[in-house]
Amino acid sequence: MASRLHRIAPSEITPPEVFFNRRRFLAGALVAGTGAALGRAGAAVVPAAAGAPLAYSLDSADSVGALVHAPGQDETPNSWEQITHYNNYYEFGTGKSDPAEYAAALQTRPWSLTVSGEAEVTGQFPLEKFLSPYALEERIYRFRCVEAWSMVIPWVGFPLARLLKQFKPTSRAKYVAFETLYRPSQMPGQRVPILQWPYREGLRIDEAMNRLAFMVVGLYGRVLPNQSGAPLRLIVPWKYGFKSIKSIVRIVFTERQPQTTWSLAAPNEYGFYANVNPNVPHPRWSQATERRIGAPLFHERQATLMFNGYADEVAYLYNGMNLHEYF
Ligand SMILES: Nc1nc2c(c(=O)[nH]1)N[C@H]1C(S)=C(S)[C@@H](COP(=O)(O)O)O[C@H]1N2
Ligand SMILES: [Mo]
Repeated sequence: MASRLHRIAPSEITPPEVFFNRRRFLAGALVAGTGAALGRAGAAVVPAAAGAPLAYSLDSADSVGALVHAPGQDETPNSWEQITHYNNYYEFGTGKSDPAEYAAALQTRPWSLTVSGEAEVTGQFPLEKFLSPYALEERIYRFRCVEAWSMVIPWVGFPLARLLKQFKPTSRAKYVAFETLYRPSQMPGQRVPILQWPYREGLRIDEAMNRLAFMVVGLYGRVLPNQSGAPLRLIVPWKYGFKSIKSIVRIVFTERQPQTTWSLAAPNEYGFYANVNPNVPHPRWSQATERRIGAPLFHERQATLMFNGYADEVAYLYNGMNLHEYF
């Protein structure tokens, strides 16, 4: 049974306007990526301004929407205001309100994705090529930052696996790496060496193919605002937030584990795996509990769950691994 969140979210936030060609996904033409060949001129998806309505499938959302439920957790989604004004996006500054203040100047169109490495299909592609074949769906996921705060967020997007399969990764592709745009003229944080730019992240290929790994283009049924990682960002809900890289321009399939920004910056504080784990403290603070943004003061802190509550879906990926060693 989908939680009450599902009764709230679609009815209240589905906008009447149709952004994608709704008939296409209602007809099931987009299911399982059939016919989603690269290079085909799909129905043009004219990207709209941040906050403009997006159409998305409510049916496919229900199956995964139920996954958000974890007994004892408050699963009320955070507000648009909270989700878009309390951000980490160091390209726009290190303060939580810097992204909301400075990211609007980022130009997200035209946007292209460059794909390289261990895959049969490589090259540079306009973002629209990947958006047009997909039915978008809503996923209400818990989000847990390594800094021990959390939210519940209704994203709109499509499974990462559906995107990656189009490039036909070879058997040597053991990992997939992602890079954020490097454009200091519009990203003031990149003019300062706070991190090694561009921001880089990565996943093991089987993690990337898990059905929870999600490519996000929207929020609350609307086009993703820049501070949230427009026009395309990753969400890996069972990992700490820094894995969920924003404004992606490059995907590289690799044989070796790729270097990632935060583990380059502080390898003993931010590992490659970064699975949410209440039993492994950060060297400078406990990860046993988290502060839910916007919760009443008395209820602010709550227990952090193993794999952020998604163990049933993802624990198999780490069988036999020492999760204290591979943090
Ligand atoms: N390119 C880029 N991606 C990024 C970050 C960043 O600074 N730059 N911050 C990460 C961190 S630490 C977190 S917690 C999340 C925050 O996502 P949100 O602002 O949408 O909540 O984005 C992640 N992705
Ligand atoms: Mo974070």
